[in-house]
Formats: sequence, structure tokens, C-alpha cells
Amino acid sequence: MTQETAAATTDAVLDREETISRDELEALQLSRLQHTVAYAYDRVPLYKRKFDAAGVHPADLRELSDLAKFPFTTKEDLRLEYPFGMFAVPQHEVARIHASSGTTGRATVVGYTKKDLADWAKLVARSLRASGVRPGMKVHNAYGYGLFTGGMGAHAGAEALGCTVIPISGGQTERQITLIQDFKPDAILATPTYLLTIADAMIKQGIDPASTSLKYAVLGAEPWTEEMRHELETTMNLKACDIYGLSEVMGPGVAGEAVETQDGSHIWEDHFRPEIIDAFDPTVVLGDGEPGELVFTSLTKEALPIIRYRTKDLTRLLPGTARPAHRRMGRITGRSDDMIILRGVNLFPSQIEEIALRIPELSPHFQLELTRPEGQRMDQLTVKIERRDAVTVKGATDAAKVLQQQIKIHVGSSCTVDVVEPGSLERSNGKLRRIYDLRPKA
Ligand code: DLL
Repeated sequence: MTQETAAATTDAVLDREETISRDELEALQLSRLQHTVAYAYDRVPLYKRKFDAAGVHPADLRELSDLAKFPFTTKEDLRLEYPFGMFAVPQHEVARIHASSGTTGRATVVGYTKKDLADWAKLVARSLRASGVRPGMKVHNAYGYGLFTGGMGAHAGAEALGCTVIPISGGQTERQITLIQDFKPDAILATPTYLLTIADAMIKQGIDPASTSLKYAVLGAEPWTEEMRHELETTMNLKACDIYGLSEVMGPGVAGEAVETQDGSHIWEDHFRPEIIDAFDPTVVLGDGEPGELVFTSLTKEALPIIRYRTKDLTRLLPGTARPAHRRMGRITGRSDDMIILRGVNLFPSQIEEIALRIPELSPHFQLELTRPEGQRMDQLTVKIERRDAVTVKGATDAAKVLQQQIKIHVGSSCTVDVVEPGSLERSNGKLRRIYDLRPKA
């Protein structure tokens, strides 16, 4: 059982590890890291091969900075070891399996022992509590159930916190609205774009999204911006906080945001050691505050210990605030593999979201289309974005010009903006696809 102490600054009872000092946390990290590295080396052939090839041994890990000597793990490693090659325990000790959808290649498979599941639930509970959710509240869980870690991960965490969980999963938006109206949940767990879909569908039904019982939203699984937070909080009259995670490292709850500060998710560093590396030169470990690729090492996992996993998520580490010992992560600007390179300029969908949502005539519903017109060598970016309902066609045309100029100024790319009718673009059911690459395949 976790030792618990009453925190002075909030009405919630926090885990002891949330309130310890940085020195105490780092001492805990070092002992857990030394154990994990040795455990992975002894039990997973891939780690033994990789460590041996790099000329490092678990005994070389004497202080936290020694972690930089160890090789990275990538999604490719998990794919090559498909399905169970990365597991560090015999199959009968694996209590549950999750997997990625496999749309971009072979699925990546992850496993959990009973203790891993208990730790995961504890960390999701911790994240939800940080975001304002309390025992006894009704929680509408619209993350997808199944092999995706979102649904069942969030579910177990809300149950562990002592909430009443409504396991609706993603999709069936009309039904979601009926249940929100009838069951009167206090909190909703969903991807930010799916919450937007729900709000939008409510408006279409003549329901004011600000009038529901919902007071808290805990949103993640895809990049989102402060502008989107503002949009959702004002439309739905609730407090929206971030939750971050990834299957290879655990699932949701690797990091969670505190509602009192709303300044980025605290990484639960008693279970994960984060690093930021230069995405283009991974030998360079960057300091706190510097932007780069996020890398994680698990500190307590039994079924799938993960050493220096390259997430491809681009962000930076910031000092802890609401939980001082645990560093925060800045908003994820995007994934290095989701970056559009347009005539030499790097661009992420979140940059477009940020700019577009500052233009009152434009809605948050947009898509990015990449094309290469016949006979041309240059790629073309078209931003397709819906105008807001009340806006005239003339107003929309002016807004398109403003968006085009703002993208040129802030991102440096020339693009075409196509303002389309409200409701004409595909709506999210979970993780929304923003980029449509229609360029001819090489
Ligand atoms: O999306 C786990 C999750 C479920 C997190 C529900 C939060 C809520 P994967 O499907 O493995 O796992 O996708 C992980 O999603 O590497 C990021 O690129 C992205 N991602 C997850 N949370 C956030 C977030 C789940 N809060 C990948 N902000 C990660 C931005 C996020 N991106």
C-alpha cells in the first residue's frame, strides 16, 4: 500500500511520493534504475545483446547521469521482437496485453504483471486526482476500450481513485450525449478532439454544452494547445487538464497535470526517468528547458522494462510546480514523425491549431492536405478549415487571408487556406488524423 500524507495545499490526500524532496526522489530513482537495468539485462535477450554491443554493463550505472551510456530502445525494436520477445517474465505472469493498432506496420505489443497493473492504476488515479477528480465522483470514460491503453488504463485509474466509472468508450456520440444528460457525470475522460466532437454534436441537438454536469475533463492521447484548452473550457464550462502517456512506457498516466496550476503535466518520476535528447543527434542529452525528443526509462515495471525508449515526442522538461520534486513536460509540439517539411520549413499541426484558434471567425475543425501539383517540384500545403456557424461567407474569406498571413509570419510557410462549410470535415472519434498526405508516392 502506498503511504499517504495529507497535503497542505490541496484538499486531496496525496501519495507520499508526490510530496518527497527532489533529493529523496533522485535517490529512489537511482536505486530503482540500477535494479531495472540489471533486471532487463538478465531477463530480456534484446537488452543483453544491445548492452554488450555498446560495451556497457548494468554495473556501470553508478549515478543517474550514467544512464546516457546505455543504448536506446525504439519502436522498431518492439516490432522486431513481436509479439512477446520483450517480455521479462514468463507468459503465465503476464496479467494483461495491450497493443498498438499496427496501422503503420506490425503492431507493438506490451504486457503487464498484476503489480504493473496496480502501479498503472495508482498513477492514473494520481493524475486524475491532480486534475481535480475526487473519490465518489462520476467519471464518463470516452477513451476507446480494447487493445488501446486509453480506455482500460483510464478506467482502472478512476476505479482505484474511488470514482463511479461509466465505461462508454469512444464513438456513438449521440449516446454519449444522452448518458451525459441522464447520468450527470462530474468528469469526462477523452481525447481533446473527441470532446470537441461531443460539444459540437450537443450544439447541433440544441443542447448548450456549458449547461451539463461536467466540471472536469482529463484530455490526452494526442497533441493539443492552450488555445484548444480555452475553446473547450469556455464552450463546456469546465476545467480541462492534460494527461500524457504511451503504451510502450505504460499507457495514460505517465504524466498528469494539476488543475490548480494548469501549467503542463508532471512526470511521475518515482516510476519513470525522463531525458531530453537532440532528435537529430541522439548522443546529445539536453538540459532542462531545452527542446528535443523525450526519452523514458521505466523504474518499476516487471513485464516490460523499457530502457531509454525514444518516444519521438518533441517537448522540454520544466521544473516541478504543484508537485515540486516531479519535473513537468512542456506541451508536446508534435511527433518528429508527424513533422511536415514544406520547402525546408518544419511545421506541426499544433502550430496551425494555435494560430487558427486566435481568429474568431474560424473553428477548431481543420485538416492539412499535402499535394504536389502535376509537373511541379514544390509541395503544396492546403489548410482546410471550417468557419464558425455565425460567420458570413465574406467574413470567412477575410479570415482565410488572415490565417494565411499569420502562418507565413509565425511558421514561415506559404500555404493555401480553404475555408469550408461548418460540419463538412470529418469529426474525431478518438485520435484525430490531421494530415492528409496526397503527394504521389515515390
Ligand atoms: O495514447 C496513451 C494515452 C491514452 C495517453 C489516453 C493519454 C490518454 P499510444 O496510443 O501508445 O498511447 O500513443 C502515444 O500519443 O507518444 C504522443 O505522441 C501522443 N500523446 C499521448 N498523450 C498525449 C498528450 C496513448 N497529452 C502517443 N499530449 C504519444 C500530446 C500525447 N500527445
